[in-house]
Amino acid sequence: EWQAIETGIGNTMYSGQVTLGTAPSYSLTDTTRGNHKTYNLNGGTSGTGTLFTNSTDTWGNGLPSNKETAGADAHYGAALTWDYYKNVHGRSGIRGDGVGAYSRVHYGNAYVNAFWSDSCFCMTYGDGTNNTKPLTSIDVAAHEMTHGVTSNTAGLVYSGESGGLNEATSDIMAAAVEFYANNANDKGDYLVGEKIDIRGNGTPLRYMDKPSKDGSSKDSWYSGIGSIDVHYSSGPANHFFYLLSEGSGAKTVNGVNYDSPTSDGLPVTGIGIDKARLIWFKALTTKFTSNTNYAGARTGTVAAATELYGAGSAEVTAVENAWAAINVGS
Ligand code: ASN
Ligand code: ZN
Repeated sequence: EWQAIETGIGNTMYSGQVTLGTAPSYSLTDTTRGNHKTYNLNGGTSGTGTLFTNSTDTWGNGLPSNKETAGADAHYGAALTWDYYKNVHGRSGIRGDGVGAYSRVHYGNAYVNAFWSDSCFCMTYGDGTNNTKPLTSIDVAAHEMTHGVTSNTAGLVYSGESGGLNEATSDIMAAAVEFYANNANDKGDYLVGEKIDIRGNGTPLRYMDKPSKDGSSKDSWYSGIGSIDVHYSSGPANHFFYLLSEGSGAKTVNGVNYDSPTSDGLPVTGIGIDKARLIWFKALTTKFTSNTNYAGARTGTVAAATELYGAGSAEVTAVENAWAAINVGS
């Protein structure tokens, strides 16, 4: 079925004024990205609620009191994530079949979370504390959408070490999408949830350079890490990805200061996020399986880097050194 392509204007809360893929006349239906649609649950917790429609093609006003604002943020985050997977990894949509998922915003009342669901093939966002901090930033959208990608590829079981790797995959790809987007209001960083003020004190939810900065996540692997919450056992893999991308020690990227330690005390030289993201994605989609653990993630990423860059390459050495730096040896 033919549909006209429209380009709307979104006045988002976290990403400034952006263009949105919309359909006449008008709805938040992204006809160029698998017909991804964004719905307003309006406080509900089931079904789709109503598709966002409007008599003009301008959406939201940058404030959470305007119901369209969170819709604009979520629609934009889904578009960026779609473009990232398509243009960087050659993957068309979460299942790789060109079909868009959908987004639901304004879930429940003051709900402080967002989630992916395989059963609806959709992302859902709460409005945050006092309904004033919707969890619709670019990194949260990319994190949730990536749970769908993981579910449809490696299928990493959401508990134990594979659960930590599942969570880390979402944080890793969220960082990669943020860098890819290069939005002036939300530049790429190795922080998770730095825009949504989920802690109420302006600090991020998670840190990839030194995960323990959040007070709960682990910087390095240890036997028994599989029994902690998956959002904390993700720490070592997030740390691995930071080290592989940027290297150890102190560094400033896009105005954010990082200082990444290594558990073996040896320095790691980074290879840049553009290569690191390819290695992780190739491992996720061709090496990891549902029960992959940290040791298996090392084997899988070394194999992926070897296929991409060759045995004995600097990239393979960096992968090995970054795993050693979080206490995952050969
Ligand atoms: N926002 C959380 C996440 O995506 C929801 C959950 O705990 N699964 O990780
Ligand atoms: Zn998650």
